[in-house]
Amino acid sequence: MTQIIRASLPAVLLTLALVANGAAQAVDTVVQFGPPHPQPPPAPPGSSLEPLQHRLLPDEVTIHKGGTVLFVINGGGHRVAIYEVSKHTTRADIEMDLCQGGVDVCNTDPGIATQNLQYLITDAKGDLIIDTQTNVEQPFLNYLPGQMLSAAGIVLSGTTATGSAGHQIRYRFDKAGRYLVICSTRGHSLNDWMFGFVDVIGN
Ligand SMILES: [Cu+2]
Repeated sequence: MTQIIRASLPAVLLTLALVANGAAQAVDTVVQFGPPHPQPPPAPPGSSLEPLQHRLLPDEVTIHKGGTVLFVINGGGHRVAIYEVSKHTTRADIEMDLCQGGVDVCNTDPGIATQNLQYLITDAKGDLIIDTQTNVEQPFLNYLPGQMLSAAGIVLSGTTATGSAGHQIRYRFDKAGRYLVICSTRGHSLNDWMFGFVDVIGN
């Protein structure tokens, strides 16, 4: 029966239906994963310029339950992971569990290799969100408990300063709460604090 109905529908009606669906689509909230154009100067590994490259803009967004965030990847070497955290978790709560001392300490690789150490990232309630282990055990952050999304294992291609296109990841948040979005590339998150938050509101 279905096939008969489909066959009898004029093509023009199908086209109109597709257009209507497209017009009804909600717009993504966009987060730049790595700074968009104009991008900061190139930052070779170990350079004090690296933290400038390793930012989410904005680093905090609020959406309604069921909404989507489109992560636009900019620059090189990124991986994306998402974890739920307790609702009062602040940026400082996460930062205090990462490399301390700024670029003078955290960006002098390979001498200190701070990104290779183990870090225990906890939220405002003290719950363990990510056990990074060492770089030998986890070459990139891929701690599984509580993980909602991982593009780990794949180094994403970002837009470049010369205008090349990059990867984009769309994620739909179906549950209210507060979410940590972090770069799984150890040097980016552990040394340069490349992370942000998505707040999802609604019942
Ligand atoms: Cu990154």
